[in-house]
Amino acid sequence: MLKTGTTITRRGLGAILAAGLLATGLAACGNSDTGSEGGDDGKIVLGFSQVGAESGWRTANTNSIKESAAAAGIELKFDDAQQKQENQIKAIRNFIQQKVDVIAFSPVVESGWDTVLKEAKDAKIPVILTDRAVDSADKSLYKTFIGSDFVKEGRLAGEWLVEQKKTATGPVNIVELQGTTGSAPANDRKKGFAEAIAANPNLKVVASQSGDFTRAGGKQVMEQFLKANPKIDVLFAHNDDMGLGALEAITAAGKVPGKDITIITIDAVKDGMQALADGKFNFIAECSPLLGDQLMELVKKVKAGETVPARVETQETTFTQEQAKAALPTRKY
Ligand code: GYE
Repeated sequence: MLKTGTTITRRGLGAILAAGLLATGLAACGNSDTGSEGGDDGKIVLGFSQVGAESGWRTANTNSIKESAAAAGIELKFDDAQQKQENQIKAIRNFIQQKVDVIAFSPVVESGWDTVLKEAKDAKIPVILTDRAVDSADKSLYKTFIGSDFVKEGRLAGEWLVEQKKTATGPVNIVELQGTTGSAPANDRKKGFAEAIAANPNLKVVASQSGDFTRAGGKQVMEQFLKANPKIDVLFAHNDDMGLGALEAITAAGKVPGKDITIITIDAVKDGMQALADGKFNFIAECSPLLGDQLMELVKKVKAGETVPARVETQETTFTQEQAKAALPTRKY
């Protein structure tokens, strides 16, 4: 069954119960819809196409997947796409050719997956989306999507800011460092944040640009923001790494991060939490990268032909500076 730390919606629960009944039925017939043989030693073979190694979040996510596959006795074929969709498509086609049992991937961008997903479906290889969603209208192209609610993360970040600035009488100028252009977390976090800050017309995003989820990107774009905008009150960065890169640009410009400029980020990886505990960041909305165990459970289920919930949502929280100080000593990533 699903691990603690998983939020199951009421609809999801129905699906799980139905899955249980179906599993019993399938076990009785000894059935499986994958039509593949498994590894030489009978192990399940999982082909996983990772986005890249762009952030601390991604490193923690990759480690989690590798560790969980080993612990579950699943043979992992791992490919790093270096943030390029064409590399992911190539990797998925290789997995199809190698007749892996299950394909999982974290799609770098949302659009443009229908053709390759159709190829996997025709080859009867089930696909699981992890971390990031695709915008395919045909939901039968993949079995399930496990990951966070990015719109909610953006909204939580925005709501915290609205509360902080509720007594502001003049304009509050916000700059936004977006994640990779076209990616689900960039699209959704931007949307959730914009929805939340609409509650106070004083809060205005005066500049918004992609830093590609990297430290180098965050630093470079923040430098431009600082040159072009004489008054920046708030930075909203779509992940910790871009926020950490921006810290360098802010300090170099003679401003004090966390004081002159309020900094809000998303992820809550160790370096981000340290910056928050040190007073350089002001607020982080968490996004958990530890998807490995849940993914391996889903892999086993789809390989066995069991029905799985269409959506498995990761549970997350938010951190203030005080909460970061308390959480840091036991933080795993
Ligand atoms: O927030 C960012 C990473 O897709 C949730 O990708 C993930 C995002 C994460 O590069 O740090």
